[in-house]
Amino acid sequence: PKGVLTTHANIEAQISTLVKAWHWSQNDYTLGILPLHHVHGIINVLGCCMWSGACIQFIHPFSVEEVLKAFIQTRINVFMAVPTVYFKLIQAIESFSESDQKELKEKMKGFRLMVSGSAALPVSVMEKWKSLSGHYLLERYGMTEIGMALSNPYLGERRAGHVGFPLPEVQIRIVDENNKEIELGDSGEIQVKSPCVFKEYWRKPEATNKAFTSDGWFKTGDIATIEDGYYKLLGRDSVDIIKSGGYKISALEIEEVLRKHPLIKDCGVIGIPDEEWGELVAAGIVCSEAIQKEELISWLKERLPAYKIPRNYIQLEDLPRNAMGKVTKNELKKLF
Ligand code: MCA
Repeated sequence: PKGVLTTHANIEAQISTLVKAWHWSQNDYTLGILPLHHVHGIINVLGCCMWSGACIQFIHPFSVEEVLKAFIQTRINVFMAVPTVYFKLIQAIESFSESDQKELKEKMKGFRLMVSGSAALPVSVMEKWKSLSGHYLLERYGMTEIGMALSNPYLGERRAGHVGFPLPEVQIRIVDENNKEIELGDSGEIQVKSPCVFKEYWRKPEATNKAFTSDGWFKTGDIATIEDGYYKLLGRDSVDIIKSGGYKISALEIEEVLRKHPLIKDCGVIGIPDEEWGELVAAGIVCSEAIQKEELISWLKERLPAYKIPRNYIQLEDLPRNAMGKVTKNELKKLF
């Protein structure tokens, strides 16, 4: 989705940090269900697994039934996924008979690690998963540019709604808009320095320059605070980034495509809260004549991958705007 250039040294650091922190060994067996064009699938799962000489079984395309079959039939003991996947697994397990649920729970209790990441894990999902599997999901925080930076402990209390502490060799600071470290209890932007941090954006020297402070800290754009030593993410500093199904999606990119539709004069794309997907992509559109939702979706399907296609639409006379004429996305959200 973006050209993030990592060196071999970066990749080695990203993998070896996690292997150490999460106790990977050659006895491990995991499932490859996540896309390999993202850090989660390729570094955290495949990379760590191969580094340790462990075993990976790929399931492609992703299927809840195949995953649960592997849970029962293989010697799997490590599982990593995005919150949407845990949500889908919970829905399936809850439809099982009591005895099948019990058998699965016994099997899952034998896993040594279950991780959730790439998007905020709703506390309700964490609690349901605990009751169905016996596991507190290990939640952590990372980005394509930095690999993993924060992780709940492998041993010790995993706190719901929190992403733990800095991983070994990762320096983290939380700063205000002037890059000054904040007082404990306040919130600010997470900035990172570590051997895991990428080299540059591919052929974008200006973007690279903007992404770092003058003293070399990478600016994540994510806002956090610290509670009892545990980092807690509060969101991003942009309404234009939507998290859906574990994907980080640019609202602006979708708007650009929508505006190419012959009947769409203007539009605003936002994320609305959704239990299954985290956020659901939605669009307010201003049209020269009414458009059928189904027609619009099939037009978009030729231009965007499924996960970027808005699921909810409202047709408006005009988008909500501030005095400067800029679309006020928080007002647009309220209309949904
Ligand atoms: C798909 N559908 C959606 C969405 N995506 N609906 C609403 N919102 C969405 N985001 C619809 C499809 O159109 C389709 O509907 C139906 O759901 C099934 O689609 P399909 O693509 O088959 O979905 P799936 O196979 O069930 O996939 C769900 C998934 C997948 C496994 C959760 O989205 C996924 O792999 N997500 C993980 C992405 C990831 O790895 N992110 C990490 C990046 P219909 O049937 O009506 O057409 S972040 C990262 O790497 C950082 C560094 C980190 O920290 O981890």
